[in-house]
Amino acid sequence: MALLSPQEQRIADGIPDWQAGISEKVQRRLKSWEQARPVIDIYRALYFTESFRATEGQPLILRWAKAMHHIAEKIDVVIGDDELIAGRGGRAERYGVLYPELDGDFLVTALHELPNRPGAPFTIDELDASVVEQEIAPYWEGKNYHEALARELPEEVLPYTCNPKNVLESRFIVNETSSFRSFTQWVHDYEKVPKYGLAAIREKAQARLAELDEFNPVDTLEKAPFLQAVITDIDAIVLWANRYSQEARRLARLTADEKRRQELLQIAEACAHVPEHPARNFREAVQSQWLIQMFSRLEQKTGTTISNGRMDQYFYPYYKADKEAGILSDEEVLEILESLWLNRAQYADLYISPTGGAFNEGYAHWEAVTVGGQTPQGQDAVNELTYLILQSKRQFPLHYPDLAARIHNRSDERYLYAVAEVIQDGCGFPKLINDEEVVPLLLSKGASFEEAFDYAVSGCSEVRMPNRDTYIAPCAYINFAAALEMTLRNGRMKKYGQEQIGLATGEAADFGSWEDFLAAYLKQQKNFLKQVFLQQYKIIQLHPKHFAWPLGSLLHDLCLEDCRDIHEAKIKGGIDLGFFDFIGFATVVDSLAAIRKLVFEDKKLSMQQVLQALDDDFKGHDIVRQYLRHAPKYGNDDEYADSIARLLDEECLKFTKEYSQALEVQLDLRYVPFTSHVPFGKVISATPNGRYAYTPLSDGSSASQGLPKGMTKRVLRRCCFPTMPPRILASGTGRQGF
Ligand code: 8X3
Repeated sequence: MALLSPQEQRIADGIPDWQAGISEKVQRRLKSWEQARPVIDIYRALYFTESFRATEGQPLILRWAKAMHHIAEKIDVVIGDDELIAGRGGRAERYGVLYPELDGDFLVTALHELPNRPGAPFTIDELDASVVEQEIAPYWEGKNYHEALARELPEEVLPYTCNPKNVLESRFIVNETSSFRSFTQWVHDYEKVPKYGLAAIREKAQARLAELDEFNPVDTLEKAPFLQAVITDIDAIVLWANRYSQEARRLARLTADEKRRQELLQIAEACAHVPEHPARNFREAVQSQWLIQMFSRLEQKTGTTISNGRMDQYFYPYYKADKEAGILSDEEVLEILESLWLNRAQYADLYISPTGGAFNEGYAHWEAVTVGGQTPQGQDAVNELTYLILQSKRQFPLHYPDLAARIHNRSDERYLYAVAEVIQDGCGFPKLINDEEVVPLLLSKGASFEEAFDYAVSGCSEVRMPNRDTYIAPCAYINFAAALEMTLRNGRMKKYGQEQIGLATGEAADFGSWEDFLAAYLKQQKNFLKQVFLQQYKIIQLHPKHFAWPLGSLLHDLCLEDCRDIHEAKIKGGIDLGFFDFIGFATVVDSLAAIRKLVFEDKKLSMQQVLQALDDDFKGHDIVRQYLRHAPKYGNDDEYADSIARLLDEECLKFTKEYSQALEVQLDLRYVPFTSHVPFGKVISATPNGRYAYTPLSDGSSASQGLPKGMTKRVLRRCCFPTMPPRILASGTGRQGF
């Protein structure tokens, strides 16, 4: 009988054991999700578009804020029967929203494709579909970002990015990601909203506006629209919150259930007060944070959904005060937290482009909640709320949203034990983030100790310093297995036939030595990096012309001070940290090691034999495949392969060190444990590590999957950044659908 993990057991049994711990409310909400496909809710897109039609010619940030105000005024406010924390972006129990300004050119095809998308289908109402086709999509034709980027990309870059004859078709070679999320993963400074209230920021903006010198063009043309946008955006959120308050009061009048009536009145009272004013208790602090979170989702398509920051830190003062006052129990806290997990999961991260969909399969998203770690002063930060968040995540049955536990060398045993217990359940959470690796990294980039100690996890494995990070343009996923294939096929890929996409580095059978072969691969690799940097250069220029984020900017100290939208290339005092991903690392390294060993050193196989076996996807070449599979493999304490890995890594770092300056951004090499290796594998034919054609590439920085028995000795998960030694950054991203 197979031995199942607790998580696998839950799935196999169909009767989750969480029912024992979780509240009835949450159980009922989850039940209603069963078999329910998420629905595409068009109203965010419709009202955004209506407003943009009416504000043409005005400064972008002001248009954005006005559009958000229009949305806040018009969008339905819905409070479900068992919801404790109000605020939705769609009407259905599970929904996704559209961002036509980003990738509106996909809208019409997506409407037909999404109901049948394998793994993550979405339903759309027929009438809504016709509104999209007739009212929303036509406005964005020629205006949306994806189309503009396709127009802007140099001719040379296009074939690596998409089919030059049809830009809607990705090539999965050098993938920019900015056209399926307008913003890379991000964390707001959530603390300041429940602490000071948005009214305090609005007052500051009003005072600054009054002081501007109208004769100064910077004041008049840049600062004034920014400050007006701040005020309008805050008014929008407050209006939206007040509408929730009224709705809760209306529902309270209708219910015969006294307990529910009280809950609705609590929601009504909270939404009338926060986020405009400082939170007066734990419940209001959570309500305030959630309204900001949800409104952010309506403003921008943030990659992997906007993260939640250090929740056990910024909610703790309210928790402590309420506990001391005897007005809050831990059971109530757990119920509120579970309700919040559900609110987050209710919004499905909808990608309408097939490329975005392929990189983000399922409905999962990574709006990481961070717990543990250290205070800005470097003391252990764990508190009682940390444990409650861990417990609520443990009881919560979905694989997402995402929890990250910061660990440092003085983390106490009780905390480590509690974290281990959650991991033991097998849901892939929390992921562990090591302060000893991250803090020095952030210091090396120019952060102060206080800022570095106060980092929050963002997205699947990144980190952010909410008031210091300023770089937001989504970066590139690079399929270096394609560079390998181009080395073997003289610049071509089997998937794309005779088209010469990469460099013509010569026929593989003609390479006389390992050095020649390696040099050819490195040329292809360097050429990919060149394409990435050309892409990013254009993206960095184009991005601020298409996107503004009033909310993200008003919550960022540096943007508010400088009166600049967070999308702008340079924010005074900011640290611009970007990245590009090496996808398929072990696949490439193992393939190079096999060729070096078997073809050039031991001469057990000829290059011709290898090429034929690859071309036939190993059919009839089992012995060749077995040789290849047993060649040295990366990530197993085998210096033969690991030295090749180091070389590829160093070559990438050399490149970014030399050319990052031209981008004015510190672009680091990243090996993210993410799902990109699956869609990227689908365009790569058989590889010399014995991998079959079109199957997944290796994952993140891990060793290749499924090595022959006895070959796996030790697996390192490694994340490399310039100037820093290898580090263990994160384990387990839990990327699964519901
Ligand atoms: C997950 C990966 O590319 O969105 O955080 O940063 S990415």
